[in-house]
Amino acid sequence: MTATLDEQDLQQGFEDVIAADQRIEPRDWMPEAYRKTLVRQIAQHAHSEIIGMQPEGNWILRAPSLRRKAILLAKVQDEAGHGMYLYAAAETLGVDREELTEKLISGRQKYSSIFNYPTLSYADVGVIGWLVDGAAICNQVPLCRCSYGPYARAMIRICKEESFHQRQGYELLLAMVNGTDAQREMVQESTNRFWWPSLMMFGPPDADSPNTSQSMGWGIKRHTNDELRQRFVDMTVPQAEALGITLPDPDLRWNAERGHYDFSEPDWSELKAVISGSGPCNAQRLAHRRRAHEDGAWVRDAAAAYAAKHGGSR
Ligand code: FAQ
Repeated sequence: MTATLDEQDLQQGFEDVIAADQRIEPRDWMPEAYRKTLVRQIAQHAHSEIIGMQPEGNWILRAPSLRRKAILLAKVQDEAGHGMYLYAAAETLGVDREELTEKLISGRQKYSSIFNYPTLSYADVGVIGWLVDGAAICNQVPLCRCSYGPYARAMIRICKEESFHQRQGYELLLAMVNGTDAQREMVQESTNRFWWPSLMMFGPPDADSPNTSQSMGWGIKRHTNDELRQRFVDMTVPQAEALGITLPDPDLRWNAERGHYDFSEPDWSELKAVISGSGPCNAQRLAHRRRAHEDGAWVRDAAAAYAAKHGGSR
């Protein structure tokens, strides 16, 4: 775009790109509200990947075999990688990673509610892979078509890895449900705890989602929260049946007329409480992240000193 275009032409150019379903790139003009929405969503997404390392990280030292430990270690490392791609995508919008980290550890930016629940048994590793990565895939595959180029491109690789994660979770659960009665009970108990929080990952119901309509208008989101939640339920019920696991919703049943499963409303007051800081592990997750950031100060200082000495920038 040339500097001679006035604001109205710039706005029109932006709208034409969105209407043609093409991509906005970092150097293109964009409305400030579009930029802010992307920073909010991408930062929250990046923070979720980083905080999301904690619940499963809890089991790395206690995995039951070397094979299971290697798999879990690799999975948790992948989540760190996703956080890095996403912070890099956010930086193309003119924000600094340090500033985003500061906002996370001071509680001024959100991360996904799901990571504020504890991991109480080893079955949680499998159930997180199956349900949490499963929900993440449903939500994130459409983001590969997001109107903002760097976010859409980051999502392509992330989704490939997330679907691998989902399969590793399911493979672990298949091994457990084919094991002892105690192992089957562990899988059922874990599923009972994670089912409702997984449904809440998609966000509030459409009627209470202040951002959906504008984000869809801009081609950031491609589906509403409720549409994706339904897609997840439809995908997951047959998987639960194959595992021989019961999903903890007595009203879950196929509705032939709609061509979808009917299911109960999650407890939205619980989502509100968890998002606003009162979930079972919010304080612990943030304290751990804060401590890790402080412990890493010497690495950042060393990198900055090295860059200054060699005349580069950090
Ligand atoms: N948790 O108007 P909406 C993963 C907030 S990554 C916390 O509907 P929007 C990988 C929302 O930000 C999981 N906050 O908002 C993994 C907004 O806040 P604000 C993360 C939530 O943005 C797996 C307010 O409520 N994925 O799992 C939640 O249009 C295993 C109103 O809501 C992403 O971030 C929630 N569940 O839709 C890692 C995907 N729901 O700032 C390790 C990208 C809503 O206006 C292990 N993000 N809020 O006050 C998105 O698709 C969207 O941001 C939504 C929310 C769908 C999450």
